[in-house]
Amino acid sequence: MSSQPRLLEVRKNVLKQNDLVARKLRERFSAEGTFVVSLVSSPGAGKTAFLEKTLTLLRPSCRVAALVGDLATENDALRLARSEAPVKQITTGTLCHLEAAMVERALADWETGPLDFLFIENVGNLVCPSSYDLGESLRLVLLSVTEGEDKPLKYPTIFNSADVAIVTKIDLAAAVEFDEEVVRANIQAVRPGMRQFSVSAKTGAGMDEYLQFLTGQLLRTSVAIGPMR
Ligand SMILES: Nc1nc2c(ncn2[C@@H]2O[C@H](COP(=O)(O)OP(=O)(O)OP(=O)(O)O)[C@@H](O)[C@H]2O)c(=O)[nH]1
Ligand SMILES: [Mg+2]
Repeated sequence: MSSQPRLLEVRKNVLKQNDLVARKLRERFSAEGTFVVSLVSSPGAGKTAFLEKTLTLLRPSCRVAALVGDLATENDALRLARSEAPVKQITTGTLCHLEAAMVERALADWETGPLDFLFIENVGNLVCPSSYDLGESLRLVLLSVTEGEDKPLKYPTIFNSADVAIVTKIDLAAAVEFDEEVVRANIQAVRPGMRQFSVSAKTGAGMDEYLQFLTGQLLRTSVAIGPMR
């Protein structure tokens, strides 16, 4: 007898368990008035650079913190900590994605005080993270200009599981002959109506428009759940 059905069963149970923890986290974040944003992308697409810039620009006006997942090293946490926001690294060992229970554990012994935004940088991978809800309110999928315009078509699941697409490293667009209209069409083909921003963490281009959108999300949620602190 093939072991496939049992494997599928185990996988279904893991995902179900993850969804239960994620739901609990989402309720907690909502009660605490924390807007949680996760970032997914292929390795090296620029999540940490973009997040460091985001934390630095938001910190004067918002209470922000970040969790960051990698298989190994504290490198990204050290980079993000340059923003002076509270940052915590989660190392997953051999796992190619974060799970809700890892976020729950990381939060358990972490005293950040009340937060407006909690950012979660997932492990760099365009496949595995798509199946795991982390209790976030907004999932950003990043795609750098050096990866090629066809990635939304090749990895539709991750684009379908995300809310907003961020094209990164646009300072390099001309050098790699990146065609923004083609990537826009590909994103829309996979996920019609998906919001898209183009940014460079290096030059800061496009960051204002994206941050305006992000803080707008916080205001919208605050109106829905009560007055802003
Ligand atoms: N030119 C340019 N380089 C960038 C930009 N953003 C990131 N990089 C570079 O791209 C490389 C990868 O960036 P990271 O921020 O480490 O990417 P990441 O997605 O966090 O990588 P992993 O966490 O390993 O998946 C680094 O050498 C960055 O300096 C950008 O806007 N412009
Ligand atoms: Mg990183």
